[in-house]
Amino acid sequence: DEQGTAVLGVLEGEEIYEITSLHPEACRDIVTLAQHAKNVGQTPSQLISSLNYRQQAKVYRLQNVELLTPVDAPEVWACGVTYERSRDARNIEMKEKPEGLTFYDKVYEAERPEIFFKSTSARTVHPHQPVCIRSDSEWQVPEPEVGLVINGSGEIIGYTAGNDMSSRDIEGENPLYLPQAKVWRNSCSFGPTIRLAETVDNPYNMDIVCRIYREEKLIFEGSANTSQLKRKFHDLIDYLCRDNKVFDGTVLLTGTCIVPPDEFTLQEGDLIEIEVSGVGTLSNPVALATRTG
Ligand code: DO4
Ligand code: MG
Repeated sequence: DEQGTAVLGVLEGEEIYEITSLHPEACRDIVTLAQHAKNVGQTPSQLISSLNYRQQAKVYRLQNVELLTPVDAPEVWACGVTYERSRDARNIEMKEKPEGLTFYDKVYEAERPEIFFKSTSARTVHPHQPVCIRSDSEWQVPEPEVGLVINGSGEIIGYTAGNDMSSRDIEGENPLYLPQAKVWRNSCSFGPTIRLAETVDNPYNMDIVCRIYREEKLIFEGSANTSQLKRKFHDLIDYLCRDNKVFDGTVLLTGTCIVPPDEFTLQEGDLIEIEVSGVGTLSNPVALATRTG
């Protein structure tokens, strides 16, 4: 808002209705809103409708506001090898291939999914802020993923668009390097919007599109659909929450199905766009981690 405070808004077309000031206690953030709705026996969208926001709320034009990450996620976790395309890409990037099945082949089929710690609030950048590439990797890509915004009980509040920035050569050298292939300064972004879970009829029919621009020219475009997921969102959450402390507003990225051609690597100045149908479009420029504080 004009005071520089982050507020919640409802996005409809090109307009945003600011709802925090209509009910500051319930609409401080999306997790509070979902909890408040539950306490009064409503869904979040019913609570929002009851605010009569179309008549009451201050309206902003989308082009005039800066959209932040839609929830201040204390932790971001991510799933791996949940799509066939990801399994195949991992097998290609492995430096030393064993005889027979790789651990990527095995985890794709296993009951237990691959889940790893991806980011903290301080390493996650807002939409339109630069995501970083690291200085000790020659092969880096964005990973466009559907993100689940969950509460501490593992309930899905909504869906968002996410980017699991990854270093393919560091992971390919040795899988024990996974944390370094996944976690560094500004290596994660998600948002700018959350689609409330109860408004999605079929979460296994979302299109995901990734576009990468270099000097304003489209140099890569790929698409996928959540129908290609090997697993169900609730099973992934179940494993994340098992014997774990999970915080309200955690984001769980659900894996990538879009991998640029093997000769592609991100460069400083590229622009990444990740669109999830019915959810929103996340856009971030690319910067060098060494030049970013
Ligand atoms: O095994 C590495 C991680 C794979 C991943 O991040 C993905 O499939 O999205
Ligand atoms: Mg990923």
